[in-house]
Amino acid sequence: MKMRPASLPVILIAVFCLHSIAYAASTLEITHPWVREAPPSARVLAAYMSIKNPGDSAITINGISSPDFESAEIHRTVINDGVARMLHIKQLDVPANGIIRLEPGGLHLMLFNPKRMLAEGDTITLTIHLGNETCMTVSTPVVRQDDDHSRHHH
Ligand SMILES: [Cu+2]
Repeated sequence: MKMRPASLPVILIAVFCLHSIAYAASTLEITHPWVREAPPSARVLAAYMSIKNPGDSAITINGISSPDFESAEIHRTVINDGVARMLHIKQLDVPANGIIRLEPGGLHLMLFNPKRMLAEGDTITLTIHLGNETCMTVSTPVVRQDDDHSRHHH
């Protein structure tokens, strides 16, 4: 794979992450993160999770990145006139004492161009960038899931 000029922004993001230690007070609780397993040729994968804000003030998510993918975006699936489209969400506000659920058919993370082969049992790292220039990392397992996923409901 060719070296890309994108390496500098990646370094800057890593520096921001160090700040998260100092700002641990305003943080989010991530539960049940998972990436849907895709065929080896897939260039785009989707990730889901629940994001809880246990604090008394809203927290803004400014973006997502992953060392395991070239890029990542927050998307929302909307249906207009029976046609599903995905909107790129630039910012996501998690309200005070609120929960936002990323799940199939709604909000999700879109992960572009995996840097390695990913299959069920693998784990990727997602980095969530918060509005206060801190970030948090989430270990996210790759999960195989049939279209009928009702048996996985809790
Ligand atoms: Cu999407």
